[in-house]
Amino acid sequence: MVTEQEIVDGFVKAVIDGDEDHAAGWAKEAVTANMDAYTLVTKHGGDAVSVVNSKYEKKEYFVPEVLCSANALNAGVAVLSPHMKANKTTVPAVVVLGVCEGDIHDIGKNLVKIMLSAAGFKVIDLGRDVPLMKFVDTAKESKADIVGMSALMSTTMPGMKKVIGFLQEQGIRNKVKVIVGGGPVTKDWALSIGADDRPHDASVAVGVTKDLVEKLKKERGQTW
Ligand code: B1M
Repeated sequence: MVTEQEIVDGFVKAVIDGDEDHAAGWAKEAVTANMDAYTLVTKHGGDAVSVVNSKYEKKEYFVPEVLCSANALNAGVAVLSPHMKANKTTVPAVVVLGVCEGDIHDIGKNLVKIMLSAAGFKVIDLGRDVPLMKFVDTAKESKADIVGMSALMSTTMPGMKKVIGFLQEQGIRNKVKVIVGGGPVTKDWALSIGADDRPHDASVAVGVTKDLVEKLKKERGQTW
């Protein structure tokens, strides 16, 4: 019988090697063994990503290898996402979510989407490399409660500040709460640009979103 440690090791190796088939295979083994899907992706998948990143920084890996690893992690996420659990919300809300313009790193954003959807929020996923005004237009059209932005690069983080500025210009900043996240995004920076919070990972994003939605509903009395 395969042990949990063998499953973890197999999954981590498959991500590092950029082996989609094995990543999906080990993910299926994890489901059969009733392991925690979220931990496998974020903790162990995260460990694998750190190895990949360090290989990239040491010039042992280049962009194509990193992309294969990202695809392998995504293959595991595809198998595991239906098994990720989050406490259900009692206050339904609409979340507009995307990765800022210029940035195609979407693995973290996809995890946030999975967890918020599992918690019962309606998530409008704008995808990656999202034109900044699209966040604002979609928030208006959908009467969103939360605008969530992800960025993985120092060059794309300033887009978050621009979106908050656009929300102000359009007169709807007080109608939505804004959360931001991604590797380089710190809480201090998030607050300095006028965001409401910066959940540090996808599972924390669920609790933060619940709290902000409750606060928002109280502030605005339920309607847009
Ligand atoms: Co690129 N990349 N990459 N990359 N890549 C980084 C980000 C980098 C730090 C690597 C490095 O130099 N060490 C660096 C950025 C440097 C910087 O700006 N300071 C970098 C670079 C430079 C680049 C290119 C420019 C490389 C090139 O072409 N020369 C290029 C840029 C392309 C572009 O975006 N325009 C590029 C391309 C790529 C790939 C396509 C090969 C691939 C992305 C594939 C994909 O995402 N579909 C890739 C990858 C995989 C990485 C690393 C190795 C891993 C990123 C990742 O997926 N992490 C990354 C190094 C690193 O981060 N250590 C790197 C796992 C993911 C689960 O974590 O997204 O942080 P993360 O999400 C977390 C939390 O942050 C949080 O929840 C998640 C966990 O639960 N979170 C949120 C995220 N979003 C949130 C939103 C929230 C709340 C929480 O609320 C809304």
